[in-house]
Amino acid sequence: MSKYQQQALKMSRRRFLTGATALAAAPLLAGLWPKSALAQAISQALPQFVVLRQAQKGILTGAHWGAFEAIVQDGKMVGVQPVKDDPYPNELITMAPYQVHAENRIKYPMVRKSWLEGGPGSRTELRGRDEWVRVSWDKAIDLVCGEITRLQKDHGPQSIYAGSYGWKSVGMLHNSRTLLQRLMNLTGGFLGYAGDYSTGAAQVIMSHVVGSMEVYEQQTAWPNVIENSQLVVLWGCNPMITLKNSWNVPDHYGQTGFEALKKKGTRVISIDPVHNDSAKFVDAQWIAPRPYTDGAMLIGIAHTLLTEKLHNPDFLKTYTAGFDKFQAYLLGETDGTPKTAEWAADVCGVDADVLRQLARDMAKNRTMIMGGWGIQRQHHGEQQHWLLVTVAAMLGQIGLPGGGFGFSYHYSSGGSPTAKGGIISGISAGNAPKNSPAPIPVARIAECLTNPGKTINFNGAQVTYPEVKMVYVAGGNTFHQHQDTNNLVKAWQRPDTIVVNEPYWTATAKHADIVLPATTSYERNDLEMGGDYSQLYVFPMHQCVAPQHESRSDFDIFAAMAAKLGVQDAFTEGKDETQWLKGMYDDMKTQARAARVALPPFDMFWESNNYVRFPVPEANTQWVRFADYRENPLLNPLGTPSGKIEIYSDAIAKMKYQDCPGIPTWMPPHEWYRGPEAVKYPLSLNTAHPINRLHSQLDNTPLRKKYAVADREAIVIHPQDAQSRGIANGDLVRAFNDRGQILVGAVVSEDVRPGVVRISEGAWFDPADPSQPGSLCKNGNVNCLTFDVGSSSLAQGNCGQMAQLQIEKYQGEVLKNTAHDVPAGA
Ligand SMILES: Nc1nc2c(c(=O)[nH]1)N[C@H]1C(S)=C(S)[C@@H](COP(=O)(O)OP(=O)(O)OC[C@H]3O[C@@H](n4cnc5c(=O)[nH]c(N)nc54)[C@H](O)[C@@H]3O)O[C@H]1N2
Ligand SMILES: Nc1nc2c(c(=O)[nH]1)N[C@H]1C(S)=C(S)[C@@H](COP(=O)(O)OP(=O)(O)OC[C@H]3O[C@@H](n4cnc5c(=O)[nH]c(N)nc54)[C@H](O)[C@@H]3O)O[C@H]1N2
Ligand SMILES: [Mo]
Repeated sequence: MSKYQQQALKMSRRRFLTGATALAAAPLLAGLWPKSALAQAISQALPQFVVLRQAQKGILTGAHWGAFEAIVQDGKMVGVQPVKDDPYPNELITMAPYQVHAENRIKYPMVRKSWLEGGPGSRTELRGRDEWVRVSWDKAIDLVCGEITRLQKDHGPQSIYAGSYGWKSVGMLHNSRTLLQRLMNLTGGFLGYAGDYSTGAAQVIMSHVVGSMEVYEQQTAWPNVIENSQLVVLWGCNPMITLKNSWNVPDHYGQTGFEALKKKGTRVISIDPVHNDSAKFVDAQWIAPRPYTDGAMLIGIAHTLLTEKLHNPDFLKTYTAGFDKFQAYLLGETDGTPKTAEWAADVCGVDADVLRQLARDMAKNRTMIMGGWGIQRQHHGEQQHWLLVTVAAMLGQIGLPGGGFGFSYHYSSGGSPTAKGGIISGISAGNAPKNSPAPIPVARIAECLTNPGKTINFNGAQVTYPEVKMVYVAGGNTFHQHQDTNNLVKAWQRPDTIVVNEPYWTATAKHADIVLPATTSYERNDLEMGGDYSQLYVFPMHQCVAPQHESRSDFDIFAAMAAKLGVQDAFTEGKDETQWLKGMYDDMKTQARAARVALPPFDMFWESNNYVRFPVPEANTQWVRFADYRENPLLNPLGTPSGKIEIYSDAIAKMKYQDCPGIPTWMPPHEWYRGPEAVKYPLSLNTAHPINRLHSQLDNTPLRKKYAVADREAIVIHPQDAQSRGIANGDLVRAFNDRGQILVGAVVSEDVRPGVVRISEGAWFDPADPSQPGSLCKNGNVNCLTFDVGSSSLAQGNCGQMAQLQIEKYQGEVLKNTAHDVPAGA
């Protein structure tokens, strides 16, 4: 056994740090911090080193839902408390003890029986219903490494899909996806992905229109918005919910921004088929378009701005390219149809007068348009954000205080002013070997598995799907994230081997061949930034409890594979967990020193249970996005071919895509209320992100009691649609279309527009009969109903936010929800 393996084993067995901070380990587990008096003294000298001042002392750690202290008794996590300066503590943190001690933890390495007996590719139709066999870690590592070696030798790196999209847990070292790719890069390469599920369409179109992805850029700072915006338009945007969680540990600053808007009485309009929680929170005017018709609605508003001369021709001339072509389209010069407010009203179901008034109000006031992302997780989803930018450009307020548009106010607290200090950079995936294949668009995975050799368009290039023989998932939940689950079930039978590292028996784990039990982030030590955009905090993530059952961290799992495959030194760089964390901290500390922020040495930081809060320079609180461009467009051009905002993109026009022309255009989507499918399936689906989960994460916790109806995912139905079908509050409902059927619990409410039903994404897939693709999902996984088509040839983003469907009161036999059960034999 290698030195590292020994060390890794020792670490997991002894359940605490080795090396420099060994002394800290015992009090760490006991939840006592003997050095806190010293830390307090140091904190006074170093103001950025924040001492926790709480009545009960816990172990400081963090999650996508916030930083908190874990209360641990007798080796069990029994409670949590938020850190004091979290302005909006998130209830989701209270679920940490249930995450650790969940009944459906994967306890041991497990292998699907037919695979174990017959080898790769055996009885793949049994995935999801075969028996499971417990194996030792050594055996499991041997099996996986054997497959990697075989496939690299016989089929090359394109046969191993290790993109492994997903939200994993926070932590810059124990980043399961990066660690997987680090191993794969060291052993011959792998097939990866491009884009993401969050902003698949928007990030590609925005790079053509404003020269950056835009969706992940810092926004005009909140204090500036609060001071200057007179009108805020939430377009398909529900920040009070989506700000609860972020990619790093959230700073929850965004919610304070909306609170300030509310207090000031700033006018807010919410455009959403659902009367969402944010609209209610700020008392917004609610305008409810038909789902998936925002493109037409925006075009109608643009027409009003133009014909009522409410637009800003000077801004358009100086800062944008190609408005003349869009103007011709608006006026109907190209197709004979003027895109009047009446034309738009007919499509989107909002009165023409309301559209005209909206245009006038936006022109009259300093207006900030905050665009969410649900509107681009749609067929032709590229158009929505392109049109939001176009309308904002016509208003001419881009780059002015409190004006323009922002596409990240609802995500990870965009607009939380940027602090000055250092950044923790995580472990890297390393360099891809020269023969690594080109990535596939992330949301085309099922099509890729089913159609090796097929070529598709993608942002001006072509991608040919390789033949994938192995899928490795670490830190994602494919059976939740991907559209048309029943199609995925079939596609998932194609590869020879599927390996999943997971803490829980998710549907993805249940559909694998080899399942490796991963620790939760509370069972290992790590570091993470707080505030994705603000970079305000550095949080230690102290191990709270021992690894449960036989679980191992992804780092240890991949390090063991690296040892087996002969690349151990390159993988670990000879460092253990503590040494990695110290290295990351020291790099960050060096940056901080350059920014004149003094920090204590790592050991003291780590032992003290404190965290770092960086100072925010005054100027950053008034930062305005695109101000530099507005100030001097020649010196600060955008990253587009013209250097300007491209209302017409020559680059896109030259691609000659039917489904994404050179100007933003209304094109009816693949399914909608006017399509032929609407005869059979008259209701339009809305699949927003869940209030009390992060996607599928935490579906297996008691928080479920807050939202589950009749023990299923909820469906919000308008009273008219419910009554006409004899459905009452609390009833079990079957929601279905040609792709699938799910069992959901009725919430009858006027919070949805008639003709619209809402089912949040993230309920674990639980087919009543796993041998029959299309059988009833007993827990209500909404992706059984969505379709698996790319947004367009340009971005190939997913269309998770749309589908036509029908519902009926469920009359069948009572079915037990088994989504969170462990499979037989596990
Ligand atoms: N219909 C529809 N579908 C959607 C969406 C939608 O709006 N509508 N939204 C899409 C979007 S934006 C996204 S981002 C995706 C999200 O899709 P995912 O990112 O796949 O969703 P999560 O539920 O966060 O899955 C993360 C998984 O990682 C596991 N995990 C956590 N920590 C660790 C760890 O340390 N190690 C390992 N090995 N595993 C770990 C968790 O248990 C969980 O199963 O879903 C997409 N799907
Ligand atoms: N609590 C919580 N927070 C999260 C997440 C989570 O799972 N739970 N996930 C995180 C992730 S990965 C992401 S990508 C972001 C997602 O952020 P978003 O994509 O912005 O969130 P969604 O809830 O999908 O959609 C936002 C709003 O768009 C509306 N909408 C949907 N379709 C239409 C339409 O056709 N027209 C209009 N006008 N509005 C429409 C929905 O009703 C919803 O209120 O959230 C992040 N934050
Ligand atoms: Mo996302």
